[in-house]
Amino acid sequence: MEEWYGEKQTNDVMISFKTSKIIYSGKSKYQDILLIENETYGRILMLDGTVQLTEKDEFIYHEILAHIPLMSLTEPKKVLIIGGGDGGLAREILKHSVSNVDIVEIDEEVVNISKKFLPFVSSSYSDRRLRLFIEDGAEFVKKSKGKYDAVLIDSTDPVGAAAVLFTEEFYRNIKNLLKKDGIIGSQTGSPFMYPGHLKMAYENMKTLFNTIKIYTAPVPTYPGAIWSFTFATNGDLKRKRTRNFRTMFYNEEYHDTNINPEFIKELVH
Ligand code: AG3
Repeated sequence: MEEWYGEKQTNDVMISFKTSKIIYSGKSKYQDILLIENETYGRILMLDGTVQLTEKDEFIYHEILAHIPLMSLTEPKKVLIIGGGDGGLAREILKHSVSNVDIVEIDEEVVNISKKFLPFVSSSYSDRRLRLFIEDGAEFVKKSKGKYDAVLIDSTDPVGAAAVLFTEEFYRNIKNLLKKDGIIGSQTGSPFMYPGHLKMAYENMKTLFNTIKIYTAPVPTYPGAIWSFTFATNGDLKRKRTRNFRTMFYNEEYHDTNINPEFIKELVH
């Protein structure tokens, strides 16, 4: 008997993966967690039925979310991640000569399962520069006194509990944690499938920062395949450096020439 699991992206569209093995299936305090194995995409992590990462294409998402903001800073030292409990975004950030990366993840189970079954992302947890806080990100940014060069949001879609991570209040609290010229960056969803998510994030960030920019990258297993990332700052978002580390997707030319497609320009004009 063939077994298929996947994500219902809309009422009438679904992506599914033939499953050679269910590695983990359970329910945490916050969500359903499913980890499966697929021949083409490798290990696939799903939360509440939505694809979070696959072994084969996670590098695209994590590299863009990390390197666009960090390469726009001369010497980033302290970085805060909201969400991102799997460790993939931290892995990319730790390629820079940062002194300290803080992860604030609400769901400890995501961390545990990633550590156990997804070493390709969670290997970052063995780096001594990384600190983990199991806490609600929206609460953390209200009370934290830290000062960061960059705050990056690796959230789930803004439905249910994660919706606060797309609000103006949340971005305002993050602004208070940024050093002068610090950068906020967030995954802002599928511009193609869920344009409202991107529009909401963009408009809420725009009121708080002088410079704002959307980048896109293809993530084959996410809804609509094109994914958006929004970055904002009171400094600028020009690339300041070239890499002294390896990547598989990000490069300087991609950074410098990432032009938004017309339908995104129209969405947020
Ligand atoms: N963060 C989730 C991206 C949103 C995916 N949405 C979807 N499939 N509907 C990715 C976590 C990886 N660190």
